[in-house]
Amino acid sequence: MKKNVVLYKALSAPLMAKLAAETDVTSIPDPTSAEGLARLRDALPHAHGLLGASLRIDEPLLALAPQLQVVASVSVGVDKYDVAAFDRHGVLLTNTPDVLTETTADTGFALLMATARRVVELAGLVRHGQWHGSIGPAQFGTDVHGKTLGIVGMGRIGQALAQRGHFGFGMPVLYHSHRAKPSVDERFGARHCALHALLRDADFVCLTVPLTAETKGLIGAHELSLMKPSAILVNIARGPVVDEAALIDALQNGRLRGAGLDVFSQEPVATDSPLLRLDNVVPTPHIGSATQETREAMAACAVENLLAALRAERPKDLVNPQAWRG
Ligand code: 8YV
Repeated sequence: MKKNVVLYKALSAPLMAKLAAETDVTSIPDPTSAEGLARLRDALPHAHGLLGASLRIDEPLLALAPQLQVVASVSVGVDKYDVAAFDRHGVLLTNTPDVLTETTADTGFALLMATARRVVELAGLVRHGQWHGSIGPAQFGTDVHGKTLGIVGMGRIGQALAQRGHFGFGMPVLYHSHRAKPSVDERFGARHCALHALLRDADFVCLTVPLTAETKGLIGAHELSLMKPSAILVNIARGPVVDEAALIDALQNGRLRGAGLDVFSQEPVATDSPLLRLDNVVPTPHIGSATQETREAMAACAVENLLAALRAERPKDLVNPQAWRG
């Protein structure tokens, strides 16, 4: 008998065909909408598997799904999942950790460059017919090559950023993580240091840490005050890693040159957020992994993980191996 799968993120036709060949698929609209949530609640009591992203799955939702065996997330971040609740219910959680690394690091450098060279602001100047002559000091950006790159979090994405900075832009690389990684030091001429030293010395500070109880609010008013007024902050991690009010204050009062932000404490970011009125902020709508190729690869990984779990095979990208009863 085919297992029941609830899909809350659209799949390409080939992936949908692959999933439907082995399971009975119920597709629901965006579960953050009232209709989607109602449809999800109706389907959960019969569901053996869920596949999607950007939906908080915790104890109350798992309690509605007594037959659930696996949730396959189309994401590397797992901050929306109460993993302890998954373990209590014996539900496997999988993610897609590898396929998005390079694309997300590209996004980080795109934001770094766009903020340093004021690309969005100056494109607007051209677009609005305000380019009347040679660009002068009032429109100058700041160099990236040779400047110091500080990376907070040295996982896969952090290492891909270090690669780009070291080999692509001749940047000295500082990083802060739980422990030093000699292979990273060797490959990228990088140096592990305390967070306060990184914030003090870096010209560009890039956040790549997962959102956890430990990293929530990691960059607050004090940490921002340690940064050079000429420095730029890039956040491709999660919005709550940064105290957004403190960041706005630093940006508005000239204590930070600029910020490239792909993530926000509330998403979509509120249309009246001061961040959207600051020319020294480049905001993007959480596009870290959002390319055609990478999102298809992520979805393919999620389908593979889901089908493996429903076949009682150990999935490749298991977030909670402690729940595996293979
Ligand atoms: C998207 C991400 O949120 O992978 C993550 O953790 O933040 C981004 O890739 C996710 O892919 C949504 O589909």
